[in-house]
Amino acid sequence: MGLLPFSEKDSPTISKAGSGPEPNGLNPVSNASDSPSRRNGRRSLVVLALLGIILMLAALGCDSDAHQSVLSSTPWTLDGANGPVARDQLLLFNVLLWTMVVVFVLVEGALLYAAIRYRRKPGDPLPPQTHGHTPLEIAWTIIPTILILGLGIWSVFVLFKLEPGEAIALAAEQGKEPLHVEAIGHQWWWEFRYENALPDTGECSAPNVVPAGESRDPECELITTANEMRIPVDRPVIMTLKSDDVIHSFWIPKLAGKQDVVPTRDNQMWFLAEDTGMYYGQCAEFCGTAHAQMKFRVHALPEAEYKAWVDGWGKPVDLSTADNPAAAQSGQLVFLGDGQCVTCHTVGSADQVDEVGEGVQHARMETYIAYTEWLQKSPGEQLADVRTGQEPPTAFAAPNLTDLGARTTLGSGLVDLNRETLRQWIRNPDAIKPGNRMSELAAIYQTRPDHRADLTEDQLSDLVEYLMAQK
Ligand code: HEC
Ligand SMILES: [Cu+2]
Repeated sequence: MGLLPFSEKDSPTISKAGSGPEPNGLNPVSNASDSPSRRNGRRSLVVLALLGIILMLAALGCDSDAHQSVLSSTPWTLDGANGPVARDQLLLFNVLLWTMVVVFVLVEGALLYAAIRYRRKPGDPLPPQTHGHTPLEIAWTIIPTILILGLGIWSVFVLFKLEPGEAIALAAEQGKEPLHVEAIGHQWWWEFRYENALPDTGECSAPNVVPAGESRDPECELITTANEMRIPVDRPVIMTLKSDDVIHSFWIPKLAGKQDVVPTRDNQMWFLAEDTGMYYGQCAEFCGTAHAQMKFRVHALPEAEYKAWVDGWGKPVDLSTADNPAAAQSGQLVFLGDGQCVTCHTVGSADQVDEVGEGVQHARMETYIAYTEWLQKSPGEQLADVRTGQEPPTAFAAPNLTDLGARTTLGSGLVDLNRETLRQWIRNPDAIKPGNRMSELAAIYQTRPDHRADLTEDQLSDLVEYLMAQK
């Protein structure tokens, strides 16, 4: 008996299988040509065919022009992809897919044809027995080998082209430098930190946080933003992907395939947008409660418009020119004081905040720097620190709101940004994004029994005016 999973006795016996009409009606050895089982067989074939047609129609209904689809409306074209990365990937996908469709149809077709055409009929003698057919066997070994080797080698070449080195080479051809952006996955939103927002800047190694008493290096266009990335068209963008907590996955279907975002490990990918416009992104790895709501947007702008955004970013906003200056000014006080928003959020650079918030903001930034540095340690060192109680306090991360007024969405791409939605968000973020970390952790949501913000209607309106003025 030994290795066999079942004994001769237990095995399904051949004689039983052929002894009567099977429930599925596909019994090959029925005696009369119009027996009930044969009719059943025909009926199930019709049902199968209908099912197949319905499935195919359903598949045709898939909206291939959807924001988050990489496919084109005409399946074999590359219209759905933008830029060299997405195009290479889609071309590889298309060729793989259609080669496999052809192989599938040929092989399954031959199989079905043989099964139906040469099926056993009552009284048939034993057909001639073939033991090996050398030319045929050589053919069906060589053809798949060529196909698989060809597609395999090509896939590896496409993989090489996804390396950031390719982006550097491409940018050099255009006399440019690639744009370097860090994307940091947080439960459940994206942070974007630009290291060299404009190509002419030198090396900037400092993180985009400014220690107390120091100001932002004007040479370094360090920008921190959230959930909406602005990039210039035709400049390769190299993304460094980091995670603050669990594994996420960074995916902008129309620009590039997905790449995992793994804690304690930096992954890289690149893409280039050839057309201006908005591209939708999405976290593509289950990362907790609000995973499906962890979207983002990429705005590919004409060079000049992009430069204007970079130059303007973080410049102090003159609240006296806001739509409603008085409200915006009191809103700032709520933001820095009663609302405690500044304990988690940054508006402008640390050196630019109003005196009221400076202390808090600087303290938070210092914790944040300490924490960021601590994250660079090896897992072993981190564990040792945890054991001896030396790990830095976890600085709570939250979207940088510096350019909020210029964004189009709220809650990491969930709803359109306008005064109404912003007010709703501040009053009760859970109504828009269940499970978000803001209402879970901010003190103002813990005091009222209904977990809404402990702010007056006026304070809410003022906050809205203040935040909408940040652009
Ligand atoms: C405990 C830290 C914390 C405090 C305090 C806090 N927030 Fe937040 N806030 C967050 C987090 C985390 C998010 C991201 C939530 C998400 O999208 O999942 C967020 C998101 C936001 C957003 C949406 C940003 C975007 O790009 O989608 C706005 C606007 C905002 N907060 C405003 C405020 C205001 C106004 C206050 C003060 C009344 C405040 N927050 C207090 C942590 C905080
Ligand atoms: Cu995620």
